[in-house]
Amino acid sequence: LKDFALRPAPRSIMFQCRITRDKKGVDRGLYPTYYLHLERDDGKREHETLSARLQNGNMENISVLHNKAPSWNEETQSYVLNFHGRVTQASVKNFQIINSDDPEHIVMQFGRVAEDVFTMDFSYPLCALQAFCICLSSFD
Ligand code: I3P
Repeated sequence: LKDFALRPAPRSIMFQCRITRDKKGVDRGLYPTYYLHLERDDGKREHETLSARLQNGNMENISVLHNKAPSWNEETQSYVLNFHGRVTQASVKNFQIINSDDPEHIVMQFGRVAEDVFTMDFSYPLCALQAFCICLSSFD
């Protein structure tokens, strides 16, 4: 709520609000109290679902993230990803996530370092919960 009150409105959104006045207010009615209410968003456009927005190409404020494709390594005769030491064991679970706008920039990565230990590195625009959920989807 504090975030909503203090953050600039996103570029594409008009928030519809209502201010109500309670004349009884404080100090035995000397000063009215004013309340700010966010109106229920029954509008047409914020209700477009994510998948509808993808379909309609309405990609404003949406980041599309992908698995980085591994490259073929002649030496090991296998597909590899470079985790720069953060992942130390081969696993079907290991992955790196990129944004197609900048395929060399790793947005997040996950992989095995021991039987029951995995590293998870994440950055903008992901939050820890999203990154954790994505990692969980890589387990059987
Ligand atoms: C799993 C499969 C995975 C392996 C996983 C196995 O067996 O071999 O490749 O993960 O190990 O359980 P199954 O195909 O029978 O489901 P790694 O690639 O990470 O070794 P785990 O149980 O230790 O996660």
